[in-house]
Amino acid sequence: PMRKTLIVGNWKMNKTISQAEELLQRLLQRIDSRCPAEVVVAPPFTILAAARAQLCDTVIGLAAQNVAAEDMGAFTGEVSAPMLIEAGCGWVIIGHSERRHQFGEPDALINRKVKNALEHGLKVILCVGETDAERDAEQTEHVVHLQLTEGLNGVTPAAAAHVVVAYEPVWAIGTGQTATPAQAQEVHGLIRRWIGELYGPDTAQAMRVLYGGSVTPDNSHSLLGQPDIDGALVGGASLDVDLFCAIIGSAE
Ligand code: G2H
Repeated sequence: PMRKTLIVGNWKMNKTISQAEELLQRLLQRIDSRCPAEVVVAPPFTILAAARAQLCDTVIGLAAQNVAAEDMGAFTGEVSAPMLIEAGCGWVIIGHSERRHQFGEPDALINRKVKNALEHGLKVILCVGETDAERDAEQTEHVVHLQLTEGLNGVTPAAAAHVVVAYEPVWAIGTGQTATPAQAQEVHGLIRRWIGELYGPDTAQAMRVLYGGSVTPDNSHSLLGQPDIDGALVGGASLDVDLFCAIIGSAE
């Protein structure tokens, strides 16, 4: 397949440094170059440097969960793309629904973050997804299309090669309520079509579109079996090595 499956563990606001070191040590015992999927973990900022020390020269990539839109200056509480690169990140998650809905991040800000991160050479995981109310109001297509096009506004075709999209229906996040494989595939197919409209068929075929929202070993195989689902953004289950490895194993 031309799109290698990508499994990303989004730890959210969990783990101390010592807990993270233990988890990563156990993960590294089970994930090596024979792994059928590309694996990335996204710990909290405070853990990045320690995680980098453990993960360098391994096949597991390192992501941050957020990034500022600016490089430096008077932005209390923010962390910039150059800082993430120095800490050893190759990736950053941008526009997670928890950032959008709990911290009020609008599409215009997310777009500035995406462009700045890409300019600095970070690979971007851009999250999109509709809420429960938006799905009920049949606004799913409209909302996801808007989040995608606004998020990628001004991103060149060359830079788009370093973008992964994650579709996370908000009603499925941490709720145990997963989209059915068919529901997810429908939106993934639309996302790939819209990427094609923005960047042409080659980019659309090459770009990975991940599914996120209560992914577990019980549903990962059928989700990853869908033609336009190229991986998973895993929250809760990524905190447990056995569950995370079982999800990774279902990529075969
Ligand atoms: C969705 C997902 C990871 P969970 O937010 O980004 O979390 O798998 O816990 O629903």
